[in-house]
Amino acid sequence: MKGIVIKSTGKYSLVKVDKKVYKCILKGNFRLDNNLSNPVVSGDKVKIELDETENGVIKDIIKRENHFIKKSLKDNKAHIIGSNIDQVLIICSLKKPYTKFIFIDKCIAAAYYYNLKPIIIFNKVDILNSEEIQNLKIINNKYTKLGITFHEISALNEIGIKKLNKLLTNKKTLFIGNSGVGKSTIINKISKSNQKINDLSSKTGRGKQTTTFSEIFEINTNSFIVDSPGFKDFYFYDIDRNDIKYLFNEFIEIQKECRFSNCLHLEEPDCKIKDNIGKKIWRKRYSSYLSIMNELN
Ligand SMILES: Nc1nc2c(ncn2[C@@H]2O[C@H](COP(=O)(O)OP(=O)(O)OP(=O)(O)O)[C@@H](O)[C@H]2O)c(=O)[nH]1
Ligand SMILES: [Mg+2]
Ligand SMILES: [Zn+2]
Repeated sequence: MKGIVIKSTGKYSLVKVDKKVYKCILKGNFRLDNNLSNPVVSGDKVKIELDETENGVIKDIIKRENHFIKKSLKDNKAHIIGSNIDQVLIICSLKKPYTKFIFIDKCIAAAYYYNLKPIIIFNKVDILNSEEIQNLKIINNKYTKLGITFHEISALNEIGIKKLNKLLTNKKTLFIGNSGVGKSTIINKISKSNQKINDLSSKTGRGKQTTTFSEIFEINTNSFIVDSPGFKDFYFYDIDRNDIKYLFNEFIEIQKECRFSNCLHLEEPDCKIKDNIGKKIWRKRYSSYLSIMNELN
């Protein structure tokens, strides 16, 4: 039988075949892939076999159309967060917790690298004061100018949920973001699920990780969301340092005019990217670029 993995804990996976869900264990060579910290992930299409008690064994993983990967800090291996998806929703918050620009820019760059559409969602607009709302408007304008869909919502007060639903219709969407930004709360609002949410009890407002494994939720027959455990820092797994400059949309045209075609926009003379900082290039984006380049050094 063929099915789709809707949750995978490492010990077992839940595989949905038509309307039924089977608990399956892993068997086969793919289990031993040394570069992966998790061999099976939500979104994987798999072949399973059932025994007489309806317990299953995953025999094979059908080649993934795509995936979104980050480096696992536990073992430096590739950690797949989701597979066979259309787009990545980067959930952020200006407060409780504050999402750093570098985090957003890394998620965008990775989405482009894996050929997925990035969408930025700022949640929790209900707790912002007027100054913060203005500030968010500026951020919204900057990213919108980069051609990235940017949308502000409050899952709590149900602001912007209709438009969010539209963005998710007929798509398979991966939700990523820091712990506590409200990923599971949003999914509870727009699907019939009832997931555990973070109580943000700690003083920092960051709380601890509540969702621990990626899991798929259906909003309607053609629309699926993969919820993922929040992470604080995001490290690239297999992205080459020399390719980062192609993952920043606004660099693409301008960098053609740099004196050296292999210019990395660091210390090189006659660099048009550096010339344009604060002009065509938003200073914060260049800072994110520099941080990534330093990190990969
Ligand atoms: N004020 C406000 N609080 C919100 C909103 N959305 C979520 N929260 C709160 O934020 C906290 C964290 O929400 P979760 O949905 O658990 O966050 P998460 O992103 O799934 O966290 P992890 O599973 O740890 O990655 C909860 O206390 C929610 O009630 C919102 O729109 N406004
Ligand atoms: Mg969660
Ligand atoms: Zn340059």
